[in-house]
This record gives sequence, C-alpha cells and structure tokens, in this order.
Amino acid sequence: MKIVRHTAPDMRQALRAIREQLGEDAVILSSRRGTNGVEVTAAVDFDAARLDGAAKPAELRVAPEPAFVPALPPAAADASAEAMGNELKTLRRMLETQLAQLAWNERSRRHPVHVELLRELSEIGVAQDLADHLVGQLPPGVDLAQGRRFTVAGLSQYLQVTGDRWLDSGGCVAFIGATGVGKTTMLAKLAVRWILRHGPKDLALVASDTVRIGAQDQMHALGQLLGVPVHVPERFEALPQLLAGLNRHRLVLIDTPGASVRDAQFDARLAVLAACAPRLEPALVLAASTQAGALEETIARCAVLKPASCLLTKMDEAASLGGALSALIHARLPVSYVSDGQRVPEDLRPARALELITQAVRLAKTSGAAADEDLLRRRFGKLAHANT
Ligand SMILES: Nc1nc2c(ncn2[C@@H]2O[C@H](COP(=O)(O)OP(=O)(O)O)[C@@H](O)[C@H]2O)c(=O)[nH]1
Ligand SMILES: [Mg+2]
Repeated sequence: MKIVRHTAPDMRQALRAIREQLGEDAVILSSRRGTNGVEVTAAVDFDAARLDGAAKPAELRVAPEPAFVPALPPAAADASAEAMGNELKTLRRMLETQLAQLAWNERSRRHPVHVELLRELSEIGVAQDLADHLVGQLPPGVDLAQGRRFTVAGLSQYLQVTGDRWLDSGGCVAFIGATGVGKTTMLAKLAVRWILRHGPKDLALVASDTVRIGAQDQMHALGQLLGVPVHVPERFEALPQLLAGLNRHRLVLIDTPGASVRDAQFDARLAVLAACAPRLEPALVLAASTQAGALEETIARCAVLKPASCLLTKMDEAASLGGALSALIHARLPVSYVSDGQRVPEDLRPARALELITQAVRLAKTSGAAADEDLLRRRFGKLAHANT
C-alpha cells in the first residue's frame, strides 16, 4: 500500500494531483482544510479490512467506478438484488411518511377547519376519499360549525333513499343476503305493515329458502298468522315459473336462502334471480353492524343482479355507521328501509338520508370514537401531498 499527502488551494486540484501520482484506483483516506488550502491523504492498494479496529475512512474513490464489475454467482445476485429492492422500498416508505407529515402539517396550518372536519368524519367512519371530497367542496372561509353542517348536508345528498315505495304501491321483492342478516324478519315486518295498510288480499309470500332447516316452517307460520298464502317453488330454479303465476298480487315478498358470497351456489342462485327480471326487484339485505369491507364485498358480488335498493338491518347493533353508509354511497345503492330491532312490525322505518347521517354522527359521539393522529396524517397527508 502506498500513501501520499497533498496540499492544494482547492479540492479539485488536490484530487487531480493525487490521480496523476497514484492512478485511478486511489482511495481518499482523509481530507481537511488548513491555512494553505486543502490537505488530502490518499492511498493506493488500500485494504480497509487491515485497519484492525481503527476508524475506517470514508472510501471515496478518486476516479469513477471501474466499468468492469465482476459477476456474482446467480443465486447471490438474486439475493443481493432482493435485499436492495427491500431497502429501496423501506426508504420510499420512510420518505412518503415524511412527505405526508409535512403535507399534513401544512394543511393544519393553512386550513385548520378542514383538518378538524377530516378528523370528525374519520371518527364517524366515513371513507377517506369521501371525507376528502366533502371537505374539498367547502366554500372558502367557513367556520367549524358551518363546515359541519355542509359535510352532513353533503353526505345526506349523496346517500340515496327510495322512500316508502313498496308499502305504498307494492312490488315483487326478493330479499338477498347472508344468513342471519335479518331477511325473514324484514319480510315479516313488511308483510304485517302491508296488511295493516291494505289488508291481506293483494299480498303473496314466497318461501324459496329450501336450505335452512325450519325456514319453510317459519314462513308457513307467518302466512297462517296473517291469513296469506305461502308459495313454495319445487326447486330454487323453478322460481321464475312460480312468480309468473303471481302476477295479480300487488306485493310479492320472496324469502331466499341465506348465502355467503363464498358459497359455491351463490352465483347459480343469482342467475335464477336474474332470470326473473324485469318484474322481480332484487333487494340486498345488509346488516349495518357488518364491517364496511365485508359489505363492499357483498355489494360487489351481487352487482350482476343490478339491485335497485338495499335494506339496512341491525342498526341497533352497529357501533359505527359511517363505513356502511360510505359503502352505499360509493356503490350508489339506495336504501329502502332500515330495521333497528327484532320486534315485528315495530322496528322498521323507511330510510331517510339526513336521519341516517345524523344517527351516524350521534353514534360516533356516544361511542367516544377517536381518530388516530398518526393514521390521519398518513391518510390525508398523502392525499394532500398528491393534490399539491
Ligand atoms: N338486534 C337486531 N336483531 C335483528 C334485527 N333484524 C333481525 N334480527 C335478528 O337476527 C336473527 C336472524 O334473523 P333472520 O330474519 O332469521 O335472518 P335471515 O337468516 O337473514 O333470514 C333473528 O334472531 C332476528 O330476530 C335487527 O334489526 N336488530
Ligand atoms: Mg331466513
């Protein structure tokens, strides 16, 4: 190993002198600024591993990297590429977090009302993109109270409802949804309400749930209690023919087998229901107490049926409503009726948008939902960053 020390007026001249003397492979061991300029110590044939325990110098090469890089064996190359890839991903994530933090801080400083509203909407459970969209629509200069009114009004505008259509003028409705969400209970409530308004004459019930033990008995008991005939298709596939024979009834309510979206029979049943169009109106029954992600999955899987509406059950059991309502807003799926208890027929009301949004806000307040500051920063900081 050969070591030289050079003093020059500036770094560029010192490096040139070292390159001329030691060649392209010289390594800088140290540099410091003195009264006469820059003093650089460099070495050639330098082996860092031999500096046992000594502070290792910054390995700054005087010349660019040599063009020839010895090839690594393939497996070693894969491993090092993967390690480098992971490191880059980590760096990228760290950088994104930093940028989100900066953007969030900037947003907090410039629009404190927006930031507070984003926090409140998150506490209600409103989806991130919807919350950001609502806040983005605010007129400039609104205070917090005005902002709250604007966002609640905005949400209730986006949430569609059908009104008391079936109980007013009838229909042919099949209740579709997972087992236990409250399909049969909902059907019973609507049947009783119809009879209270119009009498039993124009009502027909169809028990097409041939899967669940006791489902048929449940429907027959209801029919007997109400004095209304209960029709049972031989097989689920025979539903279109059965419905064709029920044309004179103003309201036909159809109980279907409960299904999970992962049920192998689910798609086949959807195809049978689709074959009953256009008379049949498929209505999704969704439990408000279900996680928004699971609701989205059910809505997506049933989209082939083009359901005109949904019914929200178990409102009384929901800890938060914003997620469910956001899912319905995203899917542009109107709500017809809501159920908030087991009592037949009392616990049923036609959906009203403002009432549902107000309920979601009240629920967030009573449950003491608190948005996680870190999550807010990552969510909305990212968006704010993307928007700038
Ligand atoms: N808490 C509550 N329970 C409900 C509601 N609707 C239905 N249930 C109950 O949920 C259970 C399943 O209802 P069911 O109508 O048989 O569900 P299905 O399998 O979809 O037909 C029953 O115990 C119902 O009493 C509701 O709005 N709130
Ligand atoms: Mg049932």
